Parts: sequence; structure tokens; C-alpha cells
Amino acid sequence: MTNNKLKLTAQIFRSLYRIRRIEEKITQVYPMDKIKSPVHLSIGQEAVSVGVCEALEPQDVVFGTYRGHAMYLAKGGDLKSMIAELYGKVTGCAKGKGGSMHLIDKDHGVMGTSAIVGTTLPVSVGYALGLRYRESDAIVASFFGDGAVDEGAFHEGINFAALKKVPIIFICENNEYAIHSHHLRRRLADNMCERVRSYGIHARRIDNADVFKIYRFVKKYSMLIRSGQIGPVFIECMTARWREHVGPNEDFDFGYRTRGDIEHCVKNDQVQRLRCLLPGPVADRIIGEVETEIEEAFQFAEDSPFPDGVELFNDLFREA
Ligand SMILES: Cc1ncc(C[n+]2csc(CCOP(=O)(O)OP(=O)(O)O)c2C)c(N)n1
Ligand SMILES: [Mg+2]
Repeated sequence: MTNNKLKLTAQIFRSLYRIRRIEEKITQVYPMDKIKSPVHLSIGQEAVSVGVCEALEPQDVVFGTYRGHAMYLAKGGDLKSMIAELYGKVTGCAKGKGGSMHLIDKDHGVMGTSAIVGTTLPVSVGYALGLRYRESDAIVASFFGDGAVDEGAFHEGINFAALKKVPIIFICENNEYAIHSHHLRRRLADNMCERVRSYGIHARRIDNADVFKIYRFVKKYSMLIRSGQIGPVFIECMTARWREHVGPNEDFDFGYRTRGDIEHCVKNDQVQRLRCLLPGPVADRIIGEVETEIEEAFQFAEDSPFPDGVELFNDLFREA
């Protein structure tokens, strides 16, 4: 492996492993009722956020969904503020008032996540239009699930983005389910990219959430978008959610899917894949550093105070 490839692999492994372990820690803490909001975990889906965000530049921004821990962390959102937010503490990224579904860290380009399916899509398109007007060289990465593609806001958003040629990459994390409904029970055909192309947008599907393929796609197209050569592009990342829709547990006894249905993704687990690509001591050093960082972040959240009652009346309206 060349030095550059080793550096990139180590960087991507760190991000993947870090997100996996943070969410595994959340599953351990959750039953203690210290985390005060519902949690929609990305365990199994990390490669999508990591592949995209590693290919972005610091000035680029991301918008996402309630299943947003991975995106927030991959883009560089502050870990301590995220865990404190889950605990409902005043040191949280939304002062403890948003919880897991409403993460934000504007200093690192995380512009927000929303609990309402499809809502950040048109907002992210508007933001990208603003970037074009300001002649900024930043671009937007807009994340959403396969369920959002069923929403009118998706079609309005991508049509307008194509029309105005705004600097945006749309990322569909296709884990095949909207809660418990399989996508083929919600649509006639498995043809998401074909439908997106009909809006004049270049679209590509990537199977098994291959982190390097996602990285290379975003690297290539973000350069073309940034330089104004092309408008929006769309990437459909096939992946699988390993835990229940919301909460820390598995759900293979619910009856809507089996463990076998996600086996191909478990076999292709990108965390393990990259760990095996790295020399042992490099992986071990990263693992040690990440584990310490996670312990410190949870301790920070434990030690932080809850907001005062008066916080209920702050940040409701933007002061002129
Ligand atoms: C507009 C709207 N309709 C319905 C819901 C209820 N709801 C919450 S999550 C969800 C499923 C969304 O699935 P998907 O977009 O595939 O994301 P995933 O949970 O798989 O990451 C639904 C229907 C909602 N939050 N917002
Ligand atoms: Mg889904």
C-alpha cells in the first residue's frame, strides 16, 4: 500500500470505527434512562456518511435526518456536544433542547438534522442556491433515507436543484425500509436512479455501501460541481440498518425481516474490512485513541448540568 493510500485508509477507518463504537456505547447507556431522547442508530450504515464526508472540504455543509449521528460525526461535529445533547444537558449542541434527532454544529458545516421525513431536502437546495449567489466554492451534501424519496418535497427539491444547477450532492441512504415497510411495498419498481435521471440529474447506485466507491464518487463529482462544470448529482447507497428503526435493540423477531436479509451487509462490514487492510499497530493505536475519546465524551455529558427552566423561552425566535 502506498503512503497516501495508507493514510486515507487509516483516516477512514478511524471515522468508521469511532462512529460504530459511539453508537454501541449509546446502546449500553440507553437502558439507564440517561439519554433523554429517542435514538435512531446508524450501526451498519456508517460507510455512507464516512465515504461522503471524507471526500468533502471543510467549507462544505451537510443536512440530514433524525438518523444523523454518523453524518454529524463524519463531518467533524463535536462529539462531547453530541453526547451532551442526547443527555439533554445545557452543554449539548442544541443546548439540550433538540436531542438525538436535532443535531447541529455550524462551525463544522453540520447545518441541521430533522425528525420530519424529507424536510431538510428543500432547505438544503435553498442553501445551495444561496451558495451559488454568494459565489462561494462550498457545496452541499444532502442526506436522506429511501422513505424521503416517497415525499413530494423530494421531487420538488431535486427538480428545482436541477433547474437552477445548484451545487449539491444528494445522498440516499437506501436501507430498503421506511420503519417496517420494504421499498417494494411502497413503489412499483426498484428504479430510484432511473426516476432521478428523468429530472436531468446524474445518478448512480453503489452496492454494499462500499466506502471507497462512495468516497471516489463524491471526490470526483464534488470537484466538477465546485468548479461550476455540472449541477447536482445523486448517489443511492445500498446499505442495511442492523438495529431496530428507533432504539438500541435488534428487531429480527418483529416479523418484517430476518437476520438473513442483512447478512450480505454484515459480511461486507466496512469497519472490519478497513481494519484488516491496516497494519495491526496502526489499527490498535487508532482504537486506543478512539476509546479514550469516547469515555471522555460520556463523562463530559454526565458531569454537565441540565438547562435552567428559563432556557425554555430562549432561541424561540431569531432576534433582528
Ligand atoms: C413527513 C413524515 N411522515 C412520516 C413520518 C414518520 N416516520 C418517521 S421515520 C419514517 C421512515 C423513514 O424512512 P427512511 O426515509 O427510509 O429513513 P430510515 O429511517 O430508514 O433511515 C417515517 C415514515 C415522519 N417523521 N415525517
Ligand atoms: Mg430507510
